[in-house]
Amino acid sequence: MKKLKLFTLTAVALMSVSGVANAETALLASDDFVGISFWLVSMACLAATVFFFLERGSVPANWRVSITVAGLVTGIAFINYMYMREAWVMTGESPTVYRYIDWFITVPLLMLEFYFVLAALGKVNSGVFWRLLIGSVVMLVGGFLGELGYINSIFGFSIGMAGWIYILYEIFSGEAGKRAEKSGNKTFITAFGAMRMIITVGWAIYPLGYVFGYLTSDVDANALTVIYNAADFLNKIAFGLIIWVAAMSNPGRSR
Ligand SMILES: *C/C=C(C)/C=C/C=C(C)/C=C/C1=C(C)CCCC1(C)C
Repeated sequence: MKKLKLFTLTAVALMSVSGVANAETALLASDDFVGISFWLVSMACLAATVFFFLERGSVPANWRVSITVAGLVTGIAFINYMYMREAWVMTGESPTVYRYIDWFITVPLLMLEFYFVLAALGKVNSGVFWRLLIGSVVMLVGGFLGELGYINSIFGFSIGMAGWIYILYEIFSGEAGKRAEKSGNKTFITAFGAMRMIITVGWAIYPLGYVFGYLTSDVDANALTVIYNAADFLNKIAFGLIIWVAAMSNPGRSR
């Protein structure tokens, strides 16, 4: 019963938000593949959000924060995608500023998932939390300033890369990486490895997009938009599902 109520509330809230974004909708053309990719990711994010919020009650108590955060990420992305889709249909362009607004909230949250899943296993140093947060913010600020022309685009790219490399160090060789290996739980170690692969391979798509879009200019902007949309699908939705699988295997302390 409680679940049903939560489901209805979530659905109504998300629907009314999308209604606002929808108010002056131009119609989606059936050969507009960029527009279609915006739509697909929007709907998938909506479904994922409802799923994570409903599942929150099914995972062990110490895993609930991780699942809530997964739902927040896809919920924020859903709303943002409704606006991006709208902007695309009206102007035929995909404004960089929308992407960064989404990134500034969802990327630190995704990064902090490493801290939350480790915390579900037991005690973890709060330094891990701060290092992941600061690394992801440095990465985004560098990219933002460089892409929007506030600083030299190569300089901005370098700052962004430094932030990303720092994060990778932390989750592979730093305290977070070591803590995960010590857990001794097979499902957890596999899930943690998959999360790391997403941060390495899935996230590499964005700096590559930056290089092709800004530092050289021989890539089709529309192709790049579709690639970004597909990357978001993997990096937001699949990432959350991996955490959900880990949570269902119920490793860690029992309360
Ligand atoms: C859901 C959205 C996600 C996971 C976005 C991730 C974005 C990045 C990993 C961006 C990385 C960048 C660099 C590593 C260097 C240059 C600038 C950025 C911001 C494109």
